[in-house]
Amino acid sequence: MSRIARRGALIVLEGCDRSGKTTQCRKLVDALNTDGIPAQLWRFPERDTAIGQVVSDYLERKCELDDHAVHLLFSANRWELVPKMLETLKNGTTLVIDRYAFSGVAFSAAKESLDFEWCKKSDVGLPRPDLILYLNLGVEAAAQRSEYGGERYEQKPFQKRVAENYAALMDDDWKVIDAAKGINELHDELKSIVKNFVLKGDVHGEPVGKLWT
Ligand code: T5A
Ligand code: NA
Repeated sequence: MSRIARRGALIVLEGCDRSGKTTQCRKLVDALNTDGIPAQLWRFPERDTAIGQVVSDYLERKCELDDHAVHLLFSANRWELVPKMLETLKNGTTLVIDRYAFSGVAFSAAKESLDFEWCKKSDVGLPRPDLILYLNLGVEAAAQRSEYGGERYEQKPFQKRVAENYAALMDDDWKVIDAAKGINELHDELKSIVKNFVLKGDVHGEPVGKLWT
């Protein structure tokens, strides 16, 4: 196999709403940069693009959209950033991404109108994450956290279906982490996993894979 120059790792954090992803992504990127490992924090939906703005309005209940249409907009919001994603990885920067295509499927397929396999199709071929960290937190515990219920999908029966869909998506690339612990304890655990993974360097000589192909 042809070797390519050292690239960054593509690392995704997933989990139900309020499981602590954004808090941990921020702390992870800070820790990696402090240790001299170039890393950037990305997120999906990326609400700052034109497509992301529509998605954000939908989540905040400022507009209504057909379920299929909004699913494809979430997906398009990832695809529009793929060239920049690949360029950043190629330049040796590790990406820590707050949600990705797995959220796309887990949330959309929790709607009765949308089929699980149909939901996967629009994300087939996206850059495949090298490591997926799943923050596992019970629906009841998540609902205790601040501001729960503000956005469209933050209701307990819906989140239970989301958790079942995540379980159906998991494979050997996933690490399930118990997220029902303090912010700093959880950070230490994630930092150790991610630093070991990045420093092991397995991904550096491998091209970025294609998701679900
Ligand atoms: N979505 C997303 C789709 O339907 N399709 C898609 O393709 C994608 C990508 C918005 C919604 O969009 C859906 C999924 C979502 O419903 P978002 O913008 O990522 O996605 O959602 P947010 O509302 O920003 O984030 P979450 O609700 O998922 O929360 P996080 O990021 O998991 O949690 P975080 O870190 O913000 O923490 C939540 C609260 O808990 C506290 C924090 O201080 C904060 O108050 N907290 C803790 N408390 C106790 N112990 C800990 N360990 C804690 N960690 C954090
Ligand atoms: Na978040």
